[in-house]
Amino acid sequence: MDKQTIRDYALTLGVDDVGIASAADYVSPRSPRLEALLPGARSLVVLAYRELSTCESPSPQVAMNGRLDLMEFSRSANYRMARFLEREGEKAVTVPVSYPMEMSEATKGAVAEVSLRHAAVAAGLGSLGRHNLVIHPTLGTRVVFSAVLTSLDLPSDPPAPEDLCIHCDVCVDGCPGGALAEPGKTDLGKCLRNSQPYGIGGSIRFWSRYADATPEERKALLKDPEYWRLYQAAFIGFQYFCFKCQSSCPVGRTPPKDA
Ligand code: B12
Ligand code: SF4
Ligand code: SF4
Repeated sequence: MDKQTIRDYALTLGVDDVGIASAADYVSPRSPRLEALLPGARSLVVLAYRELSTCESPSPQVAMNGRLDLMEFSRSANYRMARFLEREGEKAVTVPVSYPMEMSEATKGAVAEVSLRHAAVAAGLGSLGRHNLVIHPTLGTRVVFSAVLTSLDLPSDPPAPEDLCIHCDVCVDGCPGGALAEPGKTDLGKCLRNSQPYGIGGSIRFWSRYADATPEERKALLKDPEYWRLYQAAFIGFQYFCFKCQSSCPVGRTPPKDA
């Protein structure tokens, strides 16, 4: 099967862009080897999805829901792409937008099986900006990726322009956690406290307090909205409370209709 057939099929799924990376061009030092995920892996089909204006909403519920919609849609697109490749006799495995991830001391729950930023850059879908995110030539930073890892042997797409970032530092100055102060590094703890306050860190903090509390204090803790937010996050799967570096980057913002 050739690249054009894959590209045409991907676009029928409603994704915004698609790129292909040869496994040889995917170099992510902290991630597992692709061969360890799929013996005989030869390429990655990377799918790109534009984030809706939900990521700009002052309501965290609206913003989060936009991401949940996108993730649900991406699951279906990924799965259908993998089935398409397997029907053609190839092996294919799906790479999700974020979770599940290995929860271990070694990864600290922050290293995915496949690094989608490295995959997207290798697939010609963009280049890294000052915010350590991939900027797509037309979608800008408001883009999220999923991928299908396959045994199909394909060459990488041509690289995107090397520097799409205009070095305005809007992302650095606007980060509420100060997580982008050091170029080339996102401070995991500082970002997490803002972007996932009801993730594992929040959960450990709450349950540690609970463990030390008296029976009366425990009753009060379970009536505290902090517990309700943790409860909601747990059954939704996770919750993102910050999209600032994505939504504030001026590159690729949808122009007003009359522009
Ligand atoms: C864990 C994780 C996080 C952790 C970061 C941990 C980390 N160091 O990577 C935390 C919780 C902080 C985080 C935050 C966010 N994340 Co996040 N995250 C992931 C996830 C699930 C795994 C990343 C991973 O494996 N990291 C481990 C290794 C690869 O990281 P690393 O080597 O330390 O990376 C460093 C350098 O190598 C360099 N780097 C990274 N990629 C590349 C690529 C090239 C070519 C080069 C040269 C360098 C380079 O930047 C990093 C500096 O800290 C990915 C999804 C995925 N499967 O990839 C999404 C992902 C990276 N997150 C994403 C997003 C959007 C966010 C947030 C905006 C939160 C939100 N609302 O969604 C913030 C943005 C923070 C920021 N500005 O950096 C998107 C980025 C999309 C894009 N356009 O680039 C991804 C790809 C999810 C997706 N499916 O699209 N995330
Ligand atoms: S998601 Fe928010 S806290 Fe994390 S780096 Fe981006 S702006 Fe900063
Ligand atoms: S906000 Fe400015 S500095 Fe940050 S990534 Fe976008 S263009 Fe680059």
